[in-house]
Amino acid sequence: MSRILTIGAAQLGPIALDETRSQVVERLIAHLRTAKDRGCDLVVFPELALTTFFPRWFMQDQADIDRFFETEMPSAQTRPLFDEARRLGLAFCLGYAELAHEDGRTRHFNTAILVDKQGAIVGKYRKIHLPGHDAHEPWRAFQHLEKRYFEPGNLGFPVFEALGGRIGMCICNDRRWPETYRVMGLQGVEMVLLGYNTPVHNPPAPEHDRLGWFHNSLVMQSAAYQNATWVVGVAKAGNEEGVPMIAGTQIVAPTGEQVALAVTEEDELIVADCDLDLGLSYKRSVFDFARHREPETYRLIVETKGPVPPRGAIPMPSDKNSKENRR
Ligand code: ING
Repeated sequence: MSRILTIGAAQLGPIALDETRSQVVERLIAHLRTAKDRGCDLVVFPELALTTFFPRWFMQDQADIDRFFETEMPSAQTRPLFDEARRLGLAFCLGYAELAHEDGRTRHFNTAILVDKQGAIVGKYRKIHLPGHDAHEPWRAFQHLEKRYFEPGNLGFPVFEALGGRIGMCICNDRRWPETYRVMGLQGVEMVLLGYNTPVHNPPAPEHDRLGWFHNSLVMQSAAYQNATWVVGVAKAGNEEGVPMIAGTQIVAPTGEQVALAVTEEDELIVADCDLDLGLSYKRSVFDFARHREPETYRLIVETKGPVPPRGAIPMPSDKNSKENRR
Protein backbone atom coordinates (compact mmCIF):
# COMPACT_ATOMS: atom_id res chain seq x y z
CA MET A 1 0.00 0.00 0.00
CA SER A 2 1.29 3.51 -0.59
CA ARG A 3 -0.02 6.94 0.23
CA ILE A 4 1.63 9.30 -2.24
CA LEU A 5 1.70 13.06 -1.54
CA THR A 6 3.30 15.08 -4.32
CA ILE A 7 5.15 17.88 -2.55
CA GLY A 8 6.32 21.19 -4.01
CA ALA A 9 9.07 22.86 -1.98
CA ALA A 10 8.78 26.50 -3.08
CA GLN A 11 12.09 28.23 -2.45
CA LEU A 12 12.06 32.02 -2.53
CA GLY A 13 14.89 34.27 -3.58
CA PRO A 14 15.39 37.55 -1.71
CA ILE A 15 12.39 39.67 -0.68
CA ALA A 16 13.31 43.34 -0.74
CA LEU A 17 12.41 45.65 2.12
CA ASP A 18 10.21 47.73 -0.20
CA GLU A 19 8.46 44.73 -1.78
CA THR A 20 4.75 44.92 -0.92
CA ARG A 21 2.73 41.97 0.42
CA SER A 22 0.81 41.93 -2.88
CA GLN A 23 4.01 41.75 -4.92
CA VAL A 24 5.24 38.85 -2.80
CA VAL A 25 1.85 37.10 -3.04
CA GLU A 26 2.19 37.27 -6.83
CA ARG A 27 5.46 35.32 -6.54
CA LEU A 28 3.79 32.76 -4.27
CA ILE A 29 0.88 32.38 -6.71
CA ALA A 30 3.36 31.82 -9.57
CA HIS A 31 4.78 28.95 -7.49
CA LEU A 32 1.27 27.54 -6.97
CA ARG A 33 0.61 27.50 -10.72
CA THR A 34 3.91 25.77 -11.49
CA ALA A 35 3.20 23.31 -8.70
CA LYS A 36 -0.24 22.52 -10.15
CA ASP A 37 1.30 21.93 -13.58
CA ARG A 38 3.72 19.50 -11.95
CA GLY A 39 1.00 17.56 -10.15
CA CYS A 40 1.55 18.75 -6.58
CA ASP A 41 -0.86 18.23 -3.70
CA LEU A 42 0.91 20.48 -1.18
CA VAL A 43 3.22 23.49 -1.58
CA VAL A 44 5.62 24.49 1.22
CA PHE A 45 6.82 28.11 1.46
CA PRO A 46 9.72 29.41 3.62
CA GLU A 47 9.75 31.03 7.06
CA LEU A 48 8.53 34.68 7.09
CA ALA A 49 7.57 34.28 3.43
CA LEU A 50 5.65 37.57 3.14
CA THR A 51 8.42 40.02 3.99
CA THR A 52 12.13 40.51 4.06
CA PHE A 53 13.88 38.96 7.09
CA PHE A 54 13.41 42.04 9.27
CA PRO A 55 15.16 40.69 12.46
CA ARG A 56 18.41 41.65 10.68
CA TRP A 57 17.73 45.26 11.73
CA PHE A 58 17.54 46.92 15.15
CA MET A 59 14.22 48.73 15.54
CA GLN A 60 12.86 50.44 18.63
CA ASP A 61 9.54 51.86 17.48
CA GLN A 62 6.94 49.11 17.90
CA ALA A 63 4.95 50.57 14.99
CA ASP A 64 7.97 50.08 12.72
CA ILE A 65 8.30 46.49 13.92
CA ASP A 66 4.57 45.70 13.67
CA ARG A 67 4.57 46.73 9.99
CA PHE A 68 6.16 43.34 9.26
CA PHE A 69 3.41 41.41 11.08
CA GLU A 70 0.05 40.06 9.88
CA THR A 71 -2.89 41.02 12.09
CA GLU A 72 -5.23 38.67 10.25
CA MET A 73 -4.74 35.57 8.09
CA PRO A 74 -5.88 35.73 5.41
CA SER A 75 -5.99 39.48 4.99
CA ALA A 76 -6.98 41.47 1.90
CA GLN A 77 -3.39 41.17 0.68
CA THR A 78 -3.05 37.41 1.31
CA ARG A 79 -6.62 36.37 0.39
CA PRO A 80 -5.61 36.01 -3.32
CA LEU A 81 -3.13 33.32 -2.30
CA PHE A 82 -5.81 31.36 -0.45
CA ASP A 83 -8.27 31.81 -3.34
CA GLU A 84 -5.81 30.67 -6.01
CA ALA A 85 -4.72 27.65 -3.96
CA ARG A 86 -8.34 26.60 -3.49
CA ARG A 87 -9.07 27.16 -7.21
CA LEU A 88 -6.11 24.95 -8.08
CA GLY A 89 -6.97 22.36 -5.42
CA LEU A 90 -3.65 22.81 -3.60
CA ALA A 91 -2.82 22.68 0.09
CA PHE A 92 0.01 24.90 1.30
CA CYS A 93 2.21 25.72 4.28
CA LEU A 94 3.06 29.41 4.83
CA GLY A 95 5.44 31.09 7.25
CA TYR A 96 4.71 34.63 8.44
CA ALA A 97 5.03 37.02 11.39
CA GLU A 98 1.85 36.78 13.46
CA LEU A 99 0.50 39.60 15.63
CA ALA A 100 -2.18 38.10 17.87
CA HIS A 101 -4.38 39.40 20.69
CA GLU A 102 -4.57 36.62 23.28
CA ASP A 103 -5.02 36.55 27.07
CA GLY A 104 -5.76 40.27 26.97
CA ARG A 105 -2.45 41.24 25.45
CA THR A 106 -0.69 41.64 22.12
CA ARG A 107 1.54 38.71 21.19
CA HIS A 108 4.20 38.45 18.47
CA PHE A 109 5.03 35.02 17.03
CA ASN A 110 7.09 33.60 14.16
CA THR A 111 4.32 31.40 12.78
CA ALA A 112 3.58 28.76 10.14
CA ILE A 113 0.15 27.53 9.06
CA LEU A 114 -1.05 24.47 7.15
CA VAL A 115 -3.96 25.22 4.79
CA ASP A 116 -5.88 22.32 3.25
CA LYS A 117 -7.12 21.97 -0.32
CA GLN A 118 -10.40 23.65 0.60
CA GLY A 119 -8.59 26.73 1.93
CA ALA A 120 -9.14 25.97 5.62
CA ILE A 121 -6.34 26.57 8.14
CA VAL A 122 -6.01 23.07 9.64
CA GLY A 123 -2.78 23.59 11.56
CA LYS A 124 -0.76 26.34 13.20
CA TYR A 125 2.74 26.29 14.71
CA ARG A 126 4.62 29.07 16.50
CA LYS A 127 8.42 28.95 16.48
CA ILE A 128 9.83 27.75 19.79
CA HIS A 129 13.63 27.94 19.37
CA LEU A 130 14.35 31.65 18.78
CA PRO A 131 18.02 32.14 17.83
CA GLY A 132 20.07 35.31 18.02
CA HIS A 133 19.76 38.02 20.67
CA ASP A 134 17.33 40.60 22.10
CA ALA A 135 19.53 43.68 22.53
CA HIS A 136 21.19 45.78 19.81
CA GLU A 137 24.69 44.43 19.17
CA PRO A 138 26.32 47.00 16.87
CA TRP A 139 29.50 44.92 16.55
CA ARG A 140 27.61 42.56 14.26
CA ALA A 141 27.65 43.12 10.49
CA PHE A 142 23.88 42.56 10.78
CA GLN A 143 21.55 41.83 13.68
CA HIS A 144 19.58 38.63 14.40
CA LEU A 145 16.94 40.01 16.78
CA GLU A 146 14.40 37.18 16.83
CA LYS A 147 14.52 37.13 20.64
CA ARG A 148 13.57 40.82 20.58
CA TYR A 149 10.71 40.75 18.07
CA PHE A 150 9.11 37.36 18.81
CA GLU A 151 8.14 35.40 21.89
CA PRO A 152 8.64 31.63 22.06
CA GLY A 153 5.76 29.67 20.59
CA ASN A 154 2.99 28.57 22.99
CA LEU A 155 1.47 25.75 20.93
CA GLY A 156 4.09 23.06 21.48
CA PHE A 157 5.00 20.79 18.54
CA PRO A 158 1.57 19.60 17.36
CA VAL A 159 1.01 16.99 14.64
CA PHE A 160 -2.08 17.33 12.45
CA GLU A 161 -4.11 14.70 10.62
CA ALA A 162 -4.27 16.19 7.13
CA LEU A 163 -3.93 15.12 3.50
CA GLY A 164 -4.25 11.47 4.52
CA GLY A 165 -1.30 11.52 6.88
CA ARG A 166 0.24 12.97 10.03
CA ILE A 167 1.84 16.32 9.23
CA GLY A 168 3.92 18.45 11.58
CA MET A 169 5.64 21.82 11.24
CA CYS A 170 8.62 23.61 12.68
CA ILE A 171 10.56 26.75 11.72
CA CYS A 172 14.20 27.40 10.88
CA ASN A 173 16.31 27.18 14.06
CA ASP A 174 13.89 24.53 15.39
CA ARG A 175 15.35 22.18 12.74
CA ARG A 176 18.72 22.16 14.54
CA TRP A 177 17.28 20.70 17.75
CA PRO A 178 16.59 16.94 17.87
CA GLU A 179 13.92 17.50 20.53
CA THR A 180 11.79 19.29 17.91
CA TYR A 181 11.45 16.20 15.73
CA ARG A 182 11.31 13.63 18.54
CA VAL A 183 8.26 15.27 20.13
CA MET A 184 6.54 15.02 16.74
CA GLY A 185 7.99 11.55 16.17
CA LEU A 186 6.32 10.46 19.41
CA GLN A 187 3.04 11.55 17.81
CA GLY A 188 3.69 9.36 14.77
CA VAL A 189 4.57 12.23 12.44
CA GLU A 190 5.05 11.18 8.79
CA MET A 191 6.10 14.50 7.27
CA VAL A 192 7.63 17.61 8.86
CA LEU A 193 7.29 20.88 6.92
CA LEU A 194 9.74 23.67 7.72
CA GLY A 195 10.93 26.95 6.22
CA TYR A 196 14.15 28.81 7.01
CA ASN A 197 16.01 32.08 6.56
CA THR A 198 19.64 31.18 7.30
CA PRO A 199 22.39 33.77 6.80
CA VAL A 200 25.61 32.34 5.36
CA HIS A 201 27.54 34.26 8.02
CA ASN A 202 26.96 33.79 11.72
CA PRO A 203 28.73 36.73 13.40
CA PRO A 204 29.41 35.05 16.77
CA ALA A 205 31.03 32.04 15.05
CA PRO A 206 32.48 32.92 11.63
CA GLU A 207 34.42 29.66 11.61
CA HIS A 208 31.09 27.87 11.15
CA ASP A 209 30.27 29.71 7.92
CA ARG A 210 32.04 27.25 5.58
CA LEU A 211 29.82 24.48 7.05
CA GLY A 212 26.43 26.23 6.74
CA TRP A 213 25.21 24.08 3.88
CA PHE A 214 26.52 20.89 5.46
CA HIS A 215 24.84 21.63 8.81
CA ASN A 216 21.59 22.49 7.06
CA SER A 217 21.43 19.08 5.35
CA LEU A 218 22.92 17.20 8.30
CA VAL A 219 20.18 18.18 10.76
CA MET A 220 17.28 17.49 8.40
CA GLN A 221 18.64 14.18 7.07
CA SER A 222 19.48 12.84 10.53
CA ALA A 223 16.08 13.92 11.91
CA ALA A 224 14.22 12.31 9.01
CA TYR A 225 16.01 8.99 9.55
CA GLN A 226 15.89 9.04 13.38
CA ASN A 227 12.14 9.74 13.39
CA ALA A 228 11.21 7.79 10.26
CA THR A 229 9.60 10.87 8.73
CA TRP A 230 9.75 12.94 5.58
CA VAL A 231 11.31 16.38 6.13
CA VAL A 232 10.68 19.24 3.68
CA GLY A 233 13.06 22.18 4.22
CA VAL A 234 12.42 25.36 2.22
CA ALA A 235 14.77 28.35 2.07
CA LYS A 236 14.38 32.05 1.60
CA ALA A 237 17.72 32.34 -0.23
CA GLY A 238 20.16 34.70 -1.89
CA ASN A 239 21.49 38.12 -1.06
CA GLU A 240 18.58 39.78 0.77
CA GLU A 241 19.17 43.49 1.61
CA GLY A 242 22.92 42.90 1.65
CA VAL A 243 22.87 39.71 3.71
CA PRO A 244 23.62 36.47 1.80
CA MET A 245 21.40 33.58 2.90
CA ILE A 246 21.90 29.89 2.13
CA ALA A 247 19.58 28.03 -0.22
CA GLY A 248 19.72 24.23 -0.05
CA THR A 249 15.95 23.68 -0.24
CA GLN A 250 15.41 19.95 -0.10
CA ILE A 251 12.96 17.08 0.33
CA VAL A 252 14.33 14.33 2.59
CA ALA A 253 12.88 10.81 2.77
CA PRO A 254 12.48 8.79 6.01
CA THR A 255 15.50 6.84 4.76
CA GLY A 256 17.54 10.01 5.32
CA GLU A 257 18.15 10.39 1.57
CA GLN A 258 17.68 13.73 -0.21
CA VAL A 259 15.20 13.02 -3.02
CA ALA A 260 15.13 16.58 -4.39
CA LEU A 261 17.49 19.54 -3.97
CA ALA A 262 17.29 23.11 -5.26
CA VAL A 263 20.20 24.30 -7.41
CA THR A 264 19.65 28.06 -7.42
CA GLU A 265 19.36 30.88 -4.88
CA GLU A 266 16.16 32.25 -6.44
CA ASP A 267 12.48 31.38 -6.66
CA GLU A 268 12.70 27.69 -7.49
CA LEU A 269 10.19 24.86 -7.10
CA ILE A 270 11.42 21.34 -6.47
CA VAL A 271 8.94 18.46 -6.55
CA ALA A 272 8.90 14.89 -5.27
CA ASP A 273 6.35 12.09 -4.97
CA CYS A 274 6.47 11.28 -1.25
CA ASP A 275 5.07 7.93 -0.11
CA LEU A 276 3.95 8.45 3.49
CA ASP A 277 4.24 4.67 3.98
CA LEU A 278 8.00 4.74 3.29
CA GLY A 279 8.68 5.37 6.97
CA LEU A 280 6.71 2.39 8.20
CA SER A 281 9.51 -0.17 7.89
CA TYR A 282 11.67 2.08 10.15
CA LYS A 283 8.85 2.71 12.65
CA ARG A 284 8.37 -1.06 12.86
CA SER A 285 12.03 -1.99 13.27
CA VAL A 286 15.02 0.13 14.17
CA PHE A 287 12.86 3.08 15.36
CA ASP A 288 10.01 1.18 16.94
CA PHE A 289 9.92 3.72 19.80
CA ALA A 290 7.59 1.64 22.02
CA ARG A 291 9.94 -1.35 21.87
CA HIS A 292 13.33 0.31 22.07
CA ARG A 293 13.19 3.64 23.90
CA GLU A 294 14.10 3.90 27.60
CA PRO A 295 12.60 7.26 28.68
CA GLU A 296 13.37 6.70 32.36
CA THR A 297 17.04 7.23 31.49
CA TYR A 298 16.38 10.43 29.49
CA ARG A 299 15.13 12.60 32.40
CA LEU A 300 17.99 15.08 32.20
CA ILE A 301 16.73 16.17 28.79
CA VAL A 302 13.70 17.87 30.35
CA GLU A 303 15.02 18.54 33.87
CA THR A 304 17.71 21.07 32.93
CA LYS A 305 17.99 23.92 30.40
CA GLY A 306 21.78 24.03 30.17
CA PRO A 307 24.50 21.48 30.99
CA VAL A 308 25.10 20.39 34.60
CA PRO A 309 28.32 18.94 36.08
CA PRO A 310 28.44 15.13 35.97
CA ARG A 311 27.79 13.54 39.35
CA GLY A 312 30.73 14.23 41.67
CA ALA A 313 32.61 16.23 39.01
CA ILE A 314 34.42 19.51 39.58
CA PRO A 315 32.30 22.29 37.93
CA MET A 316 33.66 23.56 34.60
CA PRO A 317 33.09 27.03 33.04
CA SER A 318 30.92 25.38 30.38
CA ASP A 319 28.50 24.32 33.11
CA LYS A 320 26.60 27.59 32.73
CA ASN A 321 23.71 25.86 34.31
CA SER A 322 23.43 25.59 38.07
CA LYS A 323 21.43 23.23 40.25
CA GLU A 324 18.57 25.73 40.68
CA ASN A 325 17.84 25.33 36.96
CA ARG A 326 16.92 21.73 37.61
CA ARG A 327 13.14 21.55 37.76
N1 ING B 1 18.04 31.44 11.23
C1 ING B 1 19.22 30.71 11.49
C2 ING B 1 19.01 29.20 11.61
O1 ING B 1 18.92 28.62 12.68
C3 ING B 1 21.37 30.67 12.51
C4 ING B 1 19.98 31.24 12.66
C5 ING B 1 22.18 31.09 11.46
C6 ING B 1 21.79 29.71 13.39
C7 ING B 1 23.47 30.53 11.30
C8 ING B 1 23.07 29.14 13.24
C9 ING B 1 23.90 29.55 12.20
O2 ING B 1 19.02 28.59 10.55
C10 ING B 1 16.81 31.40 11.81
N2 ING B 1 15.91 32.26 11.30
O3 ING B 1 16.53 30.66 12.74
